[in-house]
Amino acid sequence: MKIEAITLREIRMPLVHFFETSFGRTYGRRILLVTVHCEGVDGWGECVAGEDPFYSSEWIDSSWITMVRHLAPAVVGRSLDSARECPAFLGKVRGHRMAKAALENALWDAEAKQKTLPLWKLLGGTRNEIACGVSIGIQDSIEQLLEKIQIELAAGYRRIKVKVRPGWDVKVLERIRSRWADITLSCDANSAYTLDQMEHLRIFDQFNLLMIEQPLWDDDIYYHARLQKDLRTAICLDESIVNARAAAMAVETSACRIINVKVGRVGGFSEAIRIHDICREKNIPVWCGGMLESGVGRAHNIALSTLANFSLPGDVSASRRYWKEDVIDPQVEVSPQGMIAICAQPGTGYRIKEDLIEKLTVRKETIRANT
Ligand code: OSB
Ligand code: MG
Repeated sequence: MKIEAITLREIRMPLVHFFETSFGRTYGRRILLVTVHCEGVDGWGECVAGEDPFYSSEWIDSSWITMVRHLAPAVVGRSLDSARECPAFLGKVRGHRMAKAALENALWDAEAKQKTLPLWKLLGGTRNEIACGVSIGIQDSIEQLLEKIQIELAAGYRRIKVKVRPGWDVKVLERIRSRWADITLSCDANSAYTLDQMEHLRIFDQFNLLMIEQPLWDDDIYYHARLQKDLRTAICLDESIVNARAAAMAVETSACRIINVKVGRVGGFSEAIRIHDICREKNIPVWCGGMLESGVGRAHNIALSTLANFSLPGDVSASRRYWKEDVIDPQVEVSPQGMIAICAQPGTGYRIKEDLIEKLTVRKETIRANT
């Protein structure tokens, strides 16, 4: 698999409904897509970095320049037998995991196509369908949130996750539980609390939550371990799990009982598989997180979710929840049972709508081998 050239594009896509977390509200996405051109086969990857450095220090413009100056030049012109060889060439660059993941995952996509294998099989997946949950952002009113939950439950989703922050938490959870006593419910704080709020966080134990996601600082493991000792509710770590070592540390220190795996956050499929394997060994269930991806990243999340220890419903849901028209064909659909069916076709099983992507593109740059 010779990497002859790498194309970066930025596409702009308005969300069908705004998405609000403890760090802010998004109305539309700026998405960096990476295409690797390998001897007649194109592989696609999505950089999940946001529009601003709020979820993580990476954001689209830092990913773009890092890709152009450092990551693409480190692999372009090389011949790889497998995408698994990619991380070693990028290792000199510290951090920038979302940019690295976009490139590595594009190579996995190319490798799967070149070997005419389904990507999920190449990754080591075992399922032919995956269970889906939804992540519902902070709304303008609790009534609006309840209405959204009602719609998602009717659509068949198997787990509802709501975003929380100080001022939008206990009252909201109370209202949800008084209407739906038995649904599988979790919440995600995106680091909105500190250890001083331990007494407040203990109130969450009343709501029979599947988990509370990332209550404390994004770069912390130690204080989450302190908090987990005093909470009945399972902590799930998202932001803190930046690589397999962080996952091992979190598991060994009992900082969480569940881990959210985002392939972009951890630097690519190779590292995501490593985290999956560590957690399986230690009986820590994992699930696949989402970053409001276009179809390119969504298809990759679906493939990853077929690995055996992805045993809880993820944040991977239907295209129509985000986009009027997604950039893949077919769109991602979820069954009335809340499942996505996995197909046996080579690659991701979804065709990239290149014409639509071209129309959505606002900047484009190609890096070629010097030879
Ligand atoms: O914390 O999981 C998160 C979206 C953007 C940034 C962080 C998060 C999220 C989500 C949305 O929860 C998941 C999705 O529907 O893609
Ligand atoms: Mg999260």
